Amino acid sequence: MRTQVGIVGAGPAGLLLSHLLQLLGIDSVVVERRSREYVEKRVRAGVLEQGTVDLLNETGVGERLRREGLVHRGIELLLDGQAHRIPLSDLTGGRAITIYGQQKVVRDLTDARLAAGGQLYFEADDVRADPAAPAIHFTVAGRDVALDCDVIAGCDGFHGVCRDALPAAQRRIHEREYPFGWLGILAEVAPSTDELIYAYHPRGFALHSLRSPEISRLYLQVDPHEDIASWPDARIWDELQVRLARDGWTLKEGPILEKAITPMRSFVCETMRHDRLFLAGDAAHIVPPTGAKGLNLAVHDVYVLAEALADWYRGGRRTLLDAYSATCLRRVWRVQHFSWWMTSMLHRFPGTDSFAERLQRAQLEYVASSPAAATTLAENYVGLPWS
Ligand code: RFL
Ligand code: PHB
Repeated sequence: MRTQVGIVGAGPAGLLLSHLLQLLGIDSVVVERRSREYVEKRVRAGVLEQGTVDLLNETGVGERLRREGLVHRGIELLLDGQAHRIPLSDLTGGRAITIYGQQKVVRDLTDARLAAGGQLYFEADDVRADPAAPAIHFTVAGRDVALDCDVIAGCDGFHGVCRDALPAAQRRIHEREYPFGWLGILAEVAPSTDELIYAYHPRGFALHSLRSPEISRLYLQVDPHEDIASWPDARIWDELQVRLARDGWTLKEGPILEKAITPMRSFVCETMRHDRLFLAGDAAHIVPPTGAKGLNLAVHDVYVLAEALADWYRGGRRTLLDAYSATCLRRVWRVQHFSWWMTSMLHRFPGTDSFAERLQRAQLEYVASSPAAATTLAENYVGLPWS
């Protein structure tokens, strides 16, 4: 089998890349390890930057997003039971975020690819990227397949195989693990808030988000090694009630549909490209979710890659392809800093001393009271303009 761009992974990065390439007249094949049902059910991100929304709309996959996406123009920071609103849109010339579940993005893109006759192989086993050929080898329905291609796009997430296919000498890893994780729940209850609430609390961080007028999404900072079995539903709600408490407001409870604990880390693989293998999205970088940036960064990577590939195929120019890693990494590091900063400001660090805690509070009070500091948060949160 042969294609122009062989894509490993049918997450947001791989599917969107395939979609963008099709619009640019470039052929691609997507190879995914999991089933379509599994990929479409995976509960993850919920916050889309303005630039992400604009791209999905401009490329014809925004129909449901426009109907069901919830535009938010502010978020709240909760400190000592007092809410401080960060008016995102007022501080950024009208930009906003949109709440729209990652599963919906994945489903919209999958539908669009299949409707356009796109080739997607789900449930592929033993997937291997051979950058020298270049080719992708895999097994599907008991059949061995060799997919020859001009370039390979490694969009296979943090636990994928493509990053390891970069020569070890070219791979520089920058990493930070945090001494906590997030316990996330999806609950069948109307959100108790119109805007997202990021809560700083002596017992740990909490976040109230949502998915729809009927479904709430909430997170608790927990020990990363904690067993989810030690968090029965009642304990989760009790802890959320304590950390999100404020006068004159109640947190509504409901049946928990899904719960999971995710560790938190920052990770960057430099370079993101060797020869004809290009990494994009979580395969190349991970951010802690406090800044709501991972999916948005993946979208930026594949946009840059699609444009660079088009310039190469159409005009025979390699300039943009050669600049791919550096172009992406500039945004990756800005976003890494923002995500680390939000995480450091809002979480309780085990074993921390009173000095560090006072610094944290001083920073939060500054962001809550100074328009300049709040603007720094707001412009990063809605997404800095794409270069
Ligand atoms: P994905 O989504 O992990 O997709 C990779 C795909 O590759 C497949 N795969 C393979 N396929 C073939 N062969 C192999 N050997 C393979 N190995 C893996 C996988 O099955 C999968 O289908 O990576 P991608 O496309 O780069 O997308 C990245 C995003 O998923 C991720 O950054 C976000 O979910 C992060 N994130 C958030 N991002 C935001 O922008 N806004 C948010 O509000 C937000 N909240 C979150 C988040 C991530 C979270 N968790 C669970 C990590 C909240 C949470 C709790
Ligand atoms: C979510 O709704 O899943 C969400 C919102 C904000 C974050 C992270 C996740 O910072």
